[in-house]
Amino acid sequence: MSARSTRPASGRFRVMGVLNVTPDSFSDGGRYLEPDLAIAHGIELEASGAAILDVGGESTRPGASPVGAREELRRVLPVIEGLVTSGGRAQISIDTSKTAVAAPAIAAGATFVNDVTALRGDPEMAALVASTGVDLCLMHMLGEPRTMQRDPRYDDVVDDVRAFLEARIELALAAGVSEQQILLDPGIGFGKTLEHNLELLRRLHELTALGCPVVVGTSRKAFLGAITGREVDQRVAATIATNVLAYERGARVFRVHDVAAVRDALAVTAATVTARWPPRTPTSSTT
Ligand code: HH2
Repeated sequence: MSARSTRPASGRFRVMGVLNVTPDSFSDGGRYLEPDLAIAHGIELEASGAAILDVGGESTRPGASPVGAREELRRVLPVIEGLVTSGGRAQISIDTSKTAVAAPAIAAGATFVNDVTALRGDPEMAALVASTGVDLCLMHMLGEPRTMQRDPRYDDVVDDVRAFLEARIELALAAGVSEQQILLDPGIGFGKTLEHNLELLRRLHELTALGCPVVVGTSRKAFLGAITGREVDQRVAATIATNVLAYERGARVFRVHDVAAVRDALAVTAATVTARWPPRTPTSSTT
């Protein structure tokens, strides 16, 4: 387990800032390919309230082509090294399913592996996570990015995702990963229709009931565009709505591009949900 734990105390939440070092990510692709720009953006995300920085070198948007480990590592490693050298306090997450990327990233200072394949992408990943003690996000995905949005089907999307995540927890535990290292993610947009995404958010408490912290990643995703008619960079309000709702249903880690706006919305939500009345120490307010 890393020093800066991903397990927020009851009611507390952590914002995970998205830092994609890719030419083709659906929202920020190509903007942070230069290591210096990516590092500066990471520092900015932390200053805006990100407790975790999720550094990724391979897009997983629908239709994306896979990237080789060498290229992925070439993209992310200088950024992780630069963030560590910059002396920030945010936990560094490596968004990869390859041990050839995760192992050097961990050696450079990453303490979180965000594996969108939930340990299916690389047979060595579970052992790496077990031996290093880093945090591990197990995410649900139906199929693989290139084809996952072609007519995805479930018996009951929430039951199916829950059963999948339970099986992946068992596999991780059997490989020596401890329960304290594990976080779960329904994988919003990964092999899901608009209705599947909404059903997962509406019934998210059925996943938080599994006992591991739940991560949600709705940020700027296509289903928000389908509802609002907005372009990718105009989906902040829609992103906030889903994150506030997910908080209320028990999620505690929020993977987003618009860190400051989501952090503020969640701070108010958390303060309201956990507020005592009357307050223990009187507070004054003019508004
Ligand atoms: N979504 C994306 C990537 N990684 N990881 C987790 N745990 N949960 C998510 O929902 C998730 C994720 C896709 O978003 P983004 O990184 O912005 O785009 P791209 O995959 O095109 O780089």
